[in-house]
Amino acid sequence: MSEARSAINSADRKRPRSQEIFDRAREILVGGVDSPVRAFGAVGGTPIVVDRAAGCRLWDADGNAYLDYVCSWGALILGHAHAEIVAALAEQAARGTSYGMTTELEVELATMVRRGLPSCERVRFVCSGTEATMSAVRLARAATGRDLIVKFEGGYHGHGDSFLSKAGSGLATFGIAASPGVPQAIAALTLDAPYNDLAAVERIFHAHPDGIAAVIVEPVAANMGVVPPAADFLRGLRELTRRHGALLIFDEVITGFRLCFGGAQTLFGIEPDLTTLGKIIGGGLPVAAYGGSRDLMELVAPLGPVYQAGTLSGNPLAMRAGVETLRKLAAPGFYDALERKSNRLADGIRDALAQAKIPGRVERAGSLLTLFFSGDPVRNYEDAKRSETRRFAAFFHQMLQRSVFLAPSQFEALFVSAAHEDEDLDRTIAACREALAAIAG
Ligand code: KE4
Repeated sequence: MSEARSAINSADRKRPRSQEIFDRAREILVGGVDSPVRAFGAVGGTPIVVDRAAGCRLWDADGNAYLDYVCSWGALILGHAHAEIVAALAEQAARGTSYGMTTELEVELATMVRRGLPSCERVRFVCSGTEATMSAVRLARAATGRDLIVKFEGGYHGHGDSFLSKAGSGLATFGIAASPGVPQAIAALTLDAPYNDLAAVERIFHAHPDGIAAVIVEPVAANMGVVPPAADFLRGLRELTRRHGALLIFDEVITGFRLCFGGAQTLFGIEPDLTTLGKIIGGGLPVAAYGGSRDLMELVAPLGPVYQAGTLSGNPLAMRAGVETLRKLAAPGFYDALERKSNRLADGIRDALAQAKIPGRVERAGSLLTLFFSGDPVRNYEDAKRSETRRFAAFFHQMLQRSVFLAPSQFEALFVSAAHEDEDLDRTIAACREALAAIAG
């Protein structure tokens, strides 16, 4: 029996209530989940059913505790159920959760966003990263009068029709090249280039002079696993888009306020025309945003003709979670502490790989990291796909068996939060050593 199968069987035996709940979930939720990557499709076994979370831990329906490195896919940089955030939300909820009209909290959160990302002179809050990227692309098409969009293979920008060609995250996990239901006429408006390949982007611009509305990029790729930008890649995209009259959209749904108080644009010193944000700015509640220069953003209704709207956009409960979260991220030393912890974990995993003599590498950008089971450099999606995903599945279950919950896909990131203490990181490294030893050979 394979290591993965034996680990799955022994783990499932420990989670009878998760199994029972998931069996019922499958009877009413498609695949038992509300987002495909949660179904454990790439790693096998029955997904854990979470009962509660606090700090860097999750507890499943059977009372088993796990060190959590998914952190709601990056949203919970402070960790789960932070006492002050919970208290603020209780107080806010008592004042009503959504009014459908402007509140001062939206002004406060937008001001904090602009402080971190000065390129966002104007901000529009929405409820999901998909809404943010769809709206940013619509705005770019309106602003330029052009239709074509360039994205990168393995990049993921949510499930909007324009983004589902050769995408990362859940599509990569399930090996879906694109998605049925997206009309060919729409899919044809999106052109894909390999990540980190400036020459390929240049060829696309030359093939479509004056046709490209925007290039949308994850400034640090995290949906093919974590792949940092090559030197001058982002600067090259900035120059190319300027030269050809196209907009540059930084999709910072993951990197925004993850790598520093601001975005990758702050770290790399590249100013995009539009930015999309999500996850962290909602502190675990549904908040996302898009922003850019005043001239660009004032093309959006009600000031301009580009329509976009949302019932729960900017609702005060979610805004309060975002405000309280960003207040804590602004504290001196917050990111230095996170960097130290992330470096400790990455070095520990690298040592464990070397000790197990297993081909693998850890790619890291701040508190975002991925362990690729590949002996070769990972610079783009083709490289990432050469990783040994079966070995990843076995590793995933060995870690789960040792109470460490990683994203159930080679093509996702591991997120370190402020709630992970050194002892948690060292426990994770020890579990990693044992798990790698169990799958070696
Ligand atoms: P949402 O619509 O899921 O809020 O955001 C879409 C999105 C946009 N841009 C980037 C860079 C993203 O990473 C995402 C969503 N990330 C995935 C995890 N890689 C969400 C997890 C899931 O699909 O369940």
